[in-house]
Amino acid sequence: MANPKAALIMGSDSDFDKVKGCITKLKEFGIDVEVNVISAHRTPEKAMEYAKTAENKGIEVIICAAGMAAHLGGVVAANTTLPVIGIPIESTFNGMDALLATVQMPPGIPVATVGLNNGTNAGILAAEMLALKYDYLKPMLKDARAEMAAGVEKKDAVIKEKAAAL
Ligand code: RP5
Repeated sequence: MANPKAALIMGSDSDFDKVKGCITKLKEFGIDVEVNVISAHRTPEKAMEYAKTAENKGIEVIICAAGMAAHLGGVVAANTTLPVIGIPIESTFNGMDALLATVQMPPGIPVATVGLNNGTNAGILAAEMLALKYDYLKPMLKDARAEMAAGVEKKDAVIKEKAAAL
């Protein structure tokens, strides 16, 4: 079976540094990712066309990162029935503008919105969706959780030592 395939669209190249974690996470899970700069406002026809043709290109989930009046996730979701994950990017208004524009979709057109700049969670959520089809992802996701829990246990032990020494 071919690798799972995701698309990551950012509204501007200025978003790149904030979504690197998403690309890294997808690659860690062996998910192929097509990375694009497409703007809902500056290249609206391209945004619509990309969303309409993504499924036929084998893309299985689309992640959209945008700041300010962040309509990218909504425009893409309106033009495909593939699952769309939105990453609101913090630029103006401490990111509240992008957060609300991404999450507050009208009933019927969902955008699964992660936290501000949280490309990592977008990558993990995409992997969880794809795990419904690609069995190899299931143990990887469980291992990642176990590793995280072990990290918290280590931190717990360190903090207990620090607290005892006060
Ligand atoms: C949004 O406007 C982009 O996603 C970016 O977060 C923001 C600013 O874009 P630039 O002016 O930096 O290109 O559409």
